[in-house]
Amino acid sequence: MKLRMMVCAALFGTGMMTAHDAAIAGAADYAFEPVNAAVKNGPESELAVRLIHKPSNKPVDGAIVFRTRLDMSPDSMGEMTAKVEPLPASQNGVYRFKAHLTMAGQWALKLMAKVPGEAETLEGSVVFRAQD
Ligand SMILES: [Cu+2]
Repeated sequence: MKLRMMVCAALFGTGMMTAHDAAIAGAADYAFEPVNAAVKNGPESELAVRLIHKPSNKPVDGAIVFRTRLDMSPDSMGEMTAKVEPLPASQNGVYRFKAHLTMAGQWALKLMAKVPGEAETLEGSVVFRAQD
């Protein structure tokens, strides 16, 4: 990562940024992060993640989240899953889900998504701490 940034900076200096950008753009340029990692334990818990385009630090709207899995892998309970449903329409890069949590502790929301103009599939894992 560090090396790539250095190469990036070097190319920027020579004015080759545009071509270089197109060559390295991909799923690694995006990150899912929790809006608020602390959530309520229970069947009506709301999980919100923000999708960021890292080079510009801008939120990304219009992503299609086509696969989710919610499990307690951060607490070594990867087999323990909970039902998760998408809630309507994102704004400012925020995607919300209703989660049927059954236990206090750490839950990982794993997502696969497509964003407009990006060929690669995005994969993310966002950890939430559920409290009673
Ligand atoms: Cu558990």
